[in-house]
Order: sequence, then structure tokens, then C-alpha cells
Amino acid sequence: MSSTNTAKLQEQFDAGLETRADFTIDQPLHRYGAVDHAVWKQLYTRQTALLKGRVCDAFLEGVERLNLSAERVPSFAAINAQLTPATGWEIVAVPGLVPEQVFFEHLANRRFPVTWWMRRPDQLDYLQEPDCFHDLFGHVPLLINPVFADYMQAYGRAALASDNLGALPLLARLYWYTVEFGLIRDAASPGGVQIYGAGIVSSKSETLYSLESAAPNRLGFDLARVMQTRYRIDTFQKTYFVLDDFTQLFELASTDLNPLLAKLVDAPPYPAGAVLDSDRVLNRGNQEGWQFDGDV
Ligand code: HBI
Ligand code: FE
Repeated sequence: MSSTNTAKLQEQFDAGLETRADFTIDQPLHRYGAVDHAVWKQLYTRQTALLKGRVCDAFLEGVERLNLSAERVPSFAAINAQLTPATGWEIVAVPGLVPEQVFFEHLANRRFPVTWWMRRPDQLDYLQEPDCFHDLFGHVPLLINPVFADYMQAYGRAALASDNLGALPLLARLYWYTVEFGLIRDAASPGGVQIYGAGIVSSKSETLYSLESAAPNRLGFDLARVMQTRYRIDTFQKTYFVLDDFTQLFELASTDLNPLLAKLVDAPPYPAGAVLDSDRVLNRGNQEGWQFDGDV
């Protein structure tokens, strides 16, 4: 738990947002002002227009079935009324990033933590910490897809079990390169790939960069390779991993990861921009504009 997060938790505690032992709160609907709804509307309108033809159908189906709209920051209870009967998932409001074990415990029980507050207008294009738009618009629509819903719960269970192996960094990489920044093959799309990762879905600039820039590598998904590949949280991805289809996640969800984790936990990680002879290369990036060439 970084100091800024505990400061934010304290600030919200002081503001009367009582956080329960599992770090959840009741969504403070009364706390959203006109500016919050306006920021939601601007982000929602912009991304839904940009994502057409670029995001996978399963995401669009989720947006439709959850009755998401541009009008207002959604009520979490209204989302759950559609989501829970479909896949057993429910979203729970949290003040922000919660400790990893708490996060994985929620996922293992089909609860997705959604930050309640909206970013400010001056943070429209980038903010370090996930806000309600990133969590709700980026992550929640895919939870109504049965295969993805199973994967996310299996991921939470595997992450909890991995802690005693000291393999959390490997699971964090798997989350990063699938749930946050994953791409998926789509023969009908111009570049042959579409977006499903929430970190891309909720970002105007990365929506375009991930599909259209010649700079990053785009490599076929491979579980061991992904879990050994480092990443940075403050730049665009140097490498995107591409699923053939969601059944790969389904297979992953039904695999006992521990033997692989035990094998990889002490293996030296690959830099984020590496391309290996064993990789299935869809695009070898020209690395233009990359920062931090050396260390990751
Ligand atoms: N907390 N609220 C919240 N949201 C996250 O995405 C999150 C978190 N805590 C830890 C965490 N993510 C990471 O451990 C995972 O992304 C691997
Ligand atoms: Fe996220």
C-alpha cells in the first residue's frame, strides 16, 4: 500500500466515507456533482465512438446488457441488477487502490472493486490511479461474458494461492498483459487485432497507439512468456500480447498454475520491449519514441 493510497483512504475516511474491513464502502451517489457527470459523459461519448470497430464484440455486448449510458455516473446497484443474475459477479465500491490480497480476495469471490470517485476535468487524458471511469467502463462490461467472468475468478484464486510461492509479480504481469492491456485476434479488423484490455479501452490515446502504432511489438499470447515479461505503469506498452480467442483464457482458468509458477518464480524476467526467437511475432515494433530503452 503506497503512502498516497493510505493518505487518500484517510482523507475519505475523514470525509465520512466509512470503509469496511474489506475496504468496500456504499457508493456515495450523493457525492457526484454536475462536473463528475459531465466528465463521465465526455469520456463515455468519446470512447464509445473511438472503440467502434476497434474493441471486441464481447465488450460492446456488455455495455449494451448493462444499460450503460453517457448521461450520468451509473448506480452500482443498477449495474449489479443486470450483472449478478448473468454471471454471479457484483461490483463493490472502494475508495481507490486496495491492498493486493484484499483485491484478489474480492476477485476470488466474484466481486469487482470499482473506485467510486471520478477524475477531475484536468485529468481527462491521464491519471496514475484508476478512477470510476477506468474501473467501471474499462473493466465491468466484460464481466458479463461467461468465459471472461470465469477467468477473472480463477485469476483471483490463483493470485491468492501464489502468494506462498512468492509468485505475485508473475500474476501481476499476467493481469497487466491480459485484463489491462490485452489484444485479441480478429480477422475482420484492418490490423487483424482488436482491444479487450481495460487500460486501453478507457484511454483515448492508447486505443489508437495499441492498434495503429508501428512502435510496439505485438506477440502471440503465451502464459509463461507473459508472466516473465516486465512492464512499466507510466508509459504506453512496449509489447502487447494477442489472444487467438477467449477460450485461451478459459483454458487458463482451468489450469493449476502452481507448477509453472514454481518453475518461473526465480527465472530472470524479460525487458518489456524484448522479442525472443520463440515468440509468435505479429508485429516487431520499430521502437520509435520509446523512453527508458535500457531498463525495461
Ligand atoms: N485495487 N481498487 C483496486 N483496483 C485494482 O485494479 C487493483 C487494486 N489493488 C491491487 C491491484 N489492482 C493489483 O495487485 C492487480 O492489478 C494485480
Ligand atoms: Fe484496471
